[in-house]
Amino acid sequence: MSVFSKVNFRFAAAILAFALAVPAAAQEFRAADTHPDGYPTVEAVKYMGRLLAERSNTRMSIRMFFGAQLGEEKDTIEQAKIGAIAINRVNLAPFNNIVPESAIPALPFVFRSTRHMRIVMDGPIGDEILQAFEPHGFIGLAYYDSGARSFYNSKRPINSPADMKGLKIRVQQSDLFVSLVQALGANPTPMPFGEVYTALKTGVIDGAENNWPSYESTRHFEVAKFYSLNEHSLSPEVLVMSKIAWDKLAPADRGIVRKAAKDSVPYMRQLWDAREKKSRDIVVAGGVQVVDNVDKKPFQDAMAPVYEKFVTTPKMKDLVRRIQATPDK
Ligand code: BDP
Repeated sequence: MSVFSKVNFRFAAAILAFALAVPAAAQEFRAADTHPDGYPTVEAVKYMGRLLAERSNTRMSIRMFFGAQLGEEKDTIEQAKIGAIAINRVNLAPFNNIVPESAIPALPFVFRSTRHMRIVMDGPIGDEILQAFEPHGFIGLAYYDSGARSFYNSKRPINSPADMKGLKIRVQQSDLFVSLVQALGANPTPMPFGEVYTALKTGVIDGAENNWPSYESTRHFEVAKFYSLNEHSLSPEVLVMSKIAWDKLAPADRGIVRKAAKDSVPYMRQLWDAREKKSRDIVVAGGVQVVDNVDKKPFQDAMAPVYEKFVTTPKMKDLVRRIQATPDK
């Protein structure tokens, strides 16, 4: 062996030893959320980041971009798909057109209560739906609560589907929600979350639908003062990781990420329960007319065409049947 190749060999061996001794480079995951700082979903993802840092000896951490800094939910989903965003917290609705199974927990009146929703989504059915994200380029990590979605508008109190007739209602960018609003005789307008306030204020739309904290944090309650608690959907939030980012992780790190995400759920729920109450107080003090004795039956009865259209495959039918058969105690 010549002197020259001996030097080369030693050099390569030294590099190899160095690579083995130095821990893998630190990873900072970019995370997106449409909600402002302080909102329960944002705080929960930050908490997950703290768990990640603790449990990986600061090798992994999360940088949170809240307040739609990285775009509206449809855009952040596209960015996560190509790996430009590592972690994305969105509602299930904007995934409905991409991952068919994600429509199941968003279906109108599929859950009997928040408790029922939590039991189902924490169990094997929830996990099965999380797994359905993978072939589409996302790793489903966890669900967060999103309360109940109900209609609000600037025109009149809604007591029955008949009162919805002709109203222009903003929905999330999901064909399921378009069809839900159509089934009630109103005109659905899919629109990004960030455009709703102006659209309400200028009369481009008459109303929208959401839970107490979103109705409050967006100040929609100032421009659409009739809120009717018909609670048509308990569609949860979902936390996903880009499959591109996931595939780069060592198996042990994937375990840490999955566990940190799951462990942020009880923390989120605690914040959520407190925020729901606080938001309700703010909204009521703001002069909103709340209709809280809505008879849900006629709303429920109008939903048959929605189920017919979206619960199509035997797998989906089975999921619905199993959800309904899950006891809520
Ligand atoms: C909120 C969800 C958020 C959605 C928003 C919407 O937390 O993820 O973007 O509704 O209506 O409740 O678009």
